[in-house]
Amino acid sequence: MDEDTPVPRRRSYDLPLPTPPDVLRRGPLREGAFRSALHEPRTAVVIGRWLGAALLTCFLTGLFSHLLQEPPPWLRDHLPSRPVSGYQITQGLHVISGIAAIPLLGAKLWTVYPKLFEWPPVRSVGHAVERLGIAVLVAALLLEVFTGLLNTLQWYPWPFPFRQTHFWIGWLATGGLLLHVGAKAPLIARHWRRPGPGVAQRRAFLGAVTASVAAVTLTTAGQTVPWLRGLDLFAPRRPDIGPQGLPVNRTAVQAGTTAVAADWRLRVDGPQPYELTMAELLAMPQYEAELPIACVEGWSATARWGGVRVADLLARAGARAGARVRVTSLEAGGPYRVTEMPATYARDPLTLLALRVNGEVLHPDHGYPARIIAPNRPGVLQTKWVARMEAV
Ligand SMILES: Nc1nc2c(c(=O)[nH]1)N[C@H]1C(S)=C(S)[C@@H](COP(=O)(O)O)O[C@H]1N2
Ligand SMILES: [Mo]
Repeated sequence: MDEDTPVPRRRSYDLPLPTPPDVLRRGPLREGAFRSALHEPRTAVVIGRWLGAALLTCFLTGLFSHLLQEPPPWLRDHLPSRPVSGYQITQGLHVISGIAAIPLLGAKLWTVYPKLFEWPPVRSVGHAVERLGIAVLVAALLLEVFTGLLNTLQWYPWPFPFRQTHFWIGWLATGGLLLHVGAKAPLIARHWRRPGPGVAQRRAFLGAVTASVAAVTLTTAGQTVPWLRGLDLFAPRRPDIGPQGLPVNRTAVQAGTTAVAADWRLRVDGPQPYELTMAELLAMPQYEAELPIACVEGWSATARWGGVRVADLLARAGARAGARVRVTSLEAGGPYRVTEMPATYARDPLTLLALRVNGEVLHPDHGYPARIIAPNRPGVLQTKWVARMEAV
């Protein structure tokens, strides 16, 4: 790649550093230690474009997911409850692009890894800073795809909280990526369009990379794309397998909600608080809505939900139209025992306190006696086993 390294312009901050003695140039540091013709910029740029597109998709959809889950107060009341399957699509894309990024990242790193052993290791202070930036970028990207992939398997073999870590490393990786693209802009521009004679194996290599991306995508995307369901070999979930034809993340046994007391009542708090038995809930106007559960882990499944409108329950408590609602589950603990729903969702006619799914009373794993189901919302916020709703 050396012919493509622009002659470094010497700036005042870019102090040259002494070259270490040549006796240290051994193993991979030797001249010509890497013989494949594919360690060259055009290949790196082509794969870099695909990887960049995947990472950008991943970052934007991830940001959207984060904002829905933890909206800052100024945004809270402007989050849209439509399109109904918005989150299903964006989070499906998030996991699809994240999985596709894994072989792309592997191919990109393989293409450029001889650079790790370039000689001299650092030419100047500026060069050292650039290399440090790449180290941070690569570490952040590897950690990001690794934590993301393990999250889709609900496996958390680390002591830190997943979501916050994944969010902040996402920013670190994106910032690092922008700096990297900025620093390499002249090189990228030179190789953006196919230059004169090609490298013999490049076509085969890019073909193999494409095949890998297609393979991992086609065998996992069925967890959210219905027409790929038959190929869903490696995704942790099949959206049609589970009680009542729907998957379950947290079961009633795990949540300790298998035995719902016979005198269960829904409590609704607001200016005029009240309680309702199941019979009273069923006596209210019942509505149906066809809505997906779209889990942050990338699977989604659509079902026909039936129950009472959240808006009706809030109105009955005398809540004002712009009220948010805090929902508390019967669950004893767990991070999703209490969730908060902004006003846009609470007043949406499709947002239900569901009592039935696909025509049957909710299975305990799907939230019996009652659960929240709202359009365009992350699955984690579709609270199951509801005990109490509170207008705030
Ligand atoms: N109370 C409570 N509700 C919950 C959860 C939970 O852990 N506790 N998990 C959520 C998650 S992560 C998802 S994806 C959906 C799954 O709903 P399902 O099990 O009916 O498919 O429920 C949500 N509701
Ligand atoms: Mo979920």
